[in-house]
Amino acid sequence: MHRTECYKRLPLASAIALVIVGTTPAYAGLLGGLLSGDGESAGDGQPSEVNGEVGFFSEPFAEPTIQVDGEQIATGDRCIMDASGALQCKPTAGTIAVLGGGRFLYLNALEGTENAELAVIAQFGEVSVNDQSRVMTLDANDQPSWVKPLPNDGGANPDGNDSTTLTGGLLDTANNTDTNDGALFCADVVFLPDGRMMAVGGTDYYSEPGVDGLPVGVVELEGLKSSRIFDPASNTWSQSGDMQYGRWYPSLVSLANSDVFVASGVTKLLKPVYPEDPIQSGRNVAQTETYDIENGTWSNNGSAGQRSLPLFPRMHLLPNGHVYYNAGGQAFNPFGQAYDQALWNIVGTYNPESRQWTDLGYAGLPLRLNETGLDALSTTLNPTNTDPDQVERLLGDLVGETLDDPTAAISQLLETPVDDQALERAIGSGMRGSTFSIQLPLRPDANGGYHESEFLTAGGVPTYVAAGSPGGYLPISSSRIDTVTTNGADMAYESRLTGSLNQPRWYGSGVMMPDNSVMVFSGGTRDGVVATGLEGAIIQSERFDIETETWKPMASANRERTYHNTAVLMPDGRVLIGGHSPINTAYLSFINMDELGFADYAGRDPSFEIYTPPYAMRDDRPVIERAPVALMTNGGVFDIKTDRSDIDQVLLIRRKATTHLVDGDQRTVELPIVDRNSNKVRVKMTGNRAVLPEGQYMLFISYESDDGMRVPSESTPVRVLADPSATDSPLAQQLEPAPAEAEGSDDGLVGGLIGSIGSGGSLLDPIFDIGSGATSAVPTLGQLQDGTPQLMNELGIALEGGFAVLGDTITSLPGATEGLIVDFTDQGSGG
Ligand SMILES: [Cu+2]
Repeated sequence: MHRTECYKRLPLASAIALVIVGTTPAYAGLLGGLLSGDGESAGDGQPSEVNGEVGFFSEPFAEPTIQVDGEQIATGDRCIMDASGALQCKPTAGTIAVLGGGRFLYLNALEGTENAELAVIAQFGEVSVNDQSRVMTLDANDQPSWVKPLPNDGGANPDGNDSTTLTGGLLDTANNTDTNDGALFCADVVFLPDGRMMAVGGTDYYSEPGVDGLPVGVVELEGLKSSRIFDPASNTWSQSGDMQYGRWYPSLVSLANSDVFVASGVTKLLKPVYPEDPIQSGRNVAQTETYDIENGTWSNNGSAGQRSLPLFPRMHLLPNGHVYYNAGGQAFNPFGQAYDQALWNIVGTYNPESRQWTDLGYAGLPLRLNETGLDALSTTLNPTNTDPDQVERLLGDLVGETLDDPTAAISQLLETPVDDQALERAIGSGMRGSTFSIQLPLRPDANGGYHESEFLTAGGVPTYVAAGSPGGYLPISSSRIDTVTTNGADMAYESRLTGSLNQPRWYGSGVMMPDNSVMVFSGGTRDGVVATGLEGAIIQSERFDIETETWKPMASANRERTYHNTAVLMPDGRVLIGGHSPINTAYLSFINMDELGFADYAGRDPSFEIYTPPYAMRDDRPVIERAPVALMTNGGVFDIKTDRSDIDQVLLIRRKATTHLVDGDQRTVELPIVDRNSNKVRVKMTGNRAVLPEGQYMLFISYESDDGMRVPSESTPVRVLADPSATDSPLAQQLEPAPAEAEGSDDGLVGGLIGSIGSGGSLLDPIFDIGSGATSAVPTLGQLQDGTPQLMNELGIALEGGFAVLGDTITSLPGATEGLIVDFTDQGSGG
């Protein structure tokens, strides 16, 4: 075997061997990579080609200095070694929030991992430190400057965290340091109505077992109960109330009344064992809590408010005030498993008024791999698999050529003829790991009400319900729109596939653009958490057109950004791209194998790039000449003065605050134009606070040019305020009587949803009628009930329902998919 072939085929083993024997090349390579001038400072990047069709990226730019031993040192390097021999590095934007006025707050990720010399899993408890924060300001010419907030790490737990250790201090190092008991990493972020930003959760690092004074142990990452608030007016952090539960990787959503909802997260990531509370062991935090915006306190939502969810669950606020879970999350392999993870495939909503969850359906299509198909896929793709034959085949895949066509590859692995479309649908259903979830523009109906919410997810890794892992390893290119129709408390769920991404993508950052498109940036060709360091980077962006529901390749970035990358819409309609803080190669130390075609693993990347989309290169963008700076959700009208007479779309886009592809408050709302007078449009505001929760928004107008392109303006800032005299709750906002689409059904809303999913009429395009139990496309699960037995029962029903159905339907399927795909249409005849 050729030497290069050997490296290509077994990089993981090679990396481990190199580190274990401590050969200098690997280590020197690591330090070399970290210390060499990698040139993030302005001027060193390759400018991407300027092209009117695909847009272009700016040169990368990064903070110019590092603080070392009390001094600010100017350097183009990512890290500098301090007097103690530890590397001090520039932070990356693993979390970012758009503050307005050209300012961006960003938070580092995995601070300290660069100091793991042997294995991060053994040393992270000791070498990790609290993550830094930064405010970057871009002036009118894009010249950046940086400010360090005070305290720079957010200030949680200065006297240590009250850790949930198993050994009470006997065999852990939870109390030996106060430098890593309050990390911002793994917190979710949300804007409060007044423009301050709250970070909830975070990390307490320690070794368990571990012994004080020893540099190695088994790391534990424990979720914090902390919530801390950043004030952009003073660049300072302050502490707010503690949650009842420590949460690592939770998600936040602002409710219609401006309170903040939190769900999921795990208390102990690696050893989720809680002897005093056994039912909590082995899973994420099922309890949800609500933050009282007036008092700054958290309260438990009670037993009906519990739900098993993946880490960083993708959640959004619906126009009826419910919180919708869109069956996406962070597939954190190999430690994010939970015994109840089958439930993560079920989409549902949380009603803040009744504090109860309602199940809406099985995510994606009513298709599911049967036991055989599931087994074949999951065992083949599960990296912990020990079957040598399959491992050989898997490894061949992992380290061979990048999978351009995972469907074909999977078909090949299965050695079974498979209908491509059916397989595509099956692997595109259920929960997605590491996908973005973008709420498409909420559009008013003829009466100005908002009743149909659409959510786009694309790429990520599929989930295999019965597998021992919450996610697959190879990303998919599937793209899906899930629709929730709301009429007060009545809801219906529907899902359809769109055109696929042009390449499978793990951890792509999605951005809703003001021209009715969604862009995706960065990410990897494989799951960079399962086998860290072995993912290839994807630098090419893609654009999804809402009208055609197709994806198109766009410009390529300069830098490779895989895990912990970010992208946010800037107020002028361009996009700020940043982040990239991978987990140490193979959970050991940073070993950069980028020359072998893998992503850049020379530590984290502190740089940013600005993407300019085609519309921002035009000189015929409309201009907002006058618009309100504050709007009340009272159903009133307001005027926008522009330089054109053909403005036909007005959007309010909420400023983004995001981490891990999650922004629970991401929303784009179209306001109806009710009148126009030459260059002035009169626009109607909603009276529904669940459509436009209080906060900071960007107002964009646009028109469609003669060449067919939608051309948006730059935005003006708008603060949305609640009308204190409006007493209607979102649930009171019902549809006007007799919706137009009702087709031969007297329950109009549901009737309008009856129809075929997809284009064909085969058995794999089942009729979907949520209103009728007999033809329901989903197992009827009911709501999560109080306490343990019900929860376990829920899991049992979920599994049982699925397997019962497959038994009956398997024989009626077309030959090509027999033995692999089942659907739920025949549920009534179960047995
Ligand atoms: Cu992470």
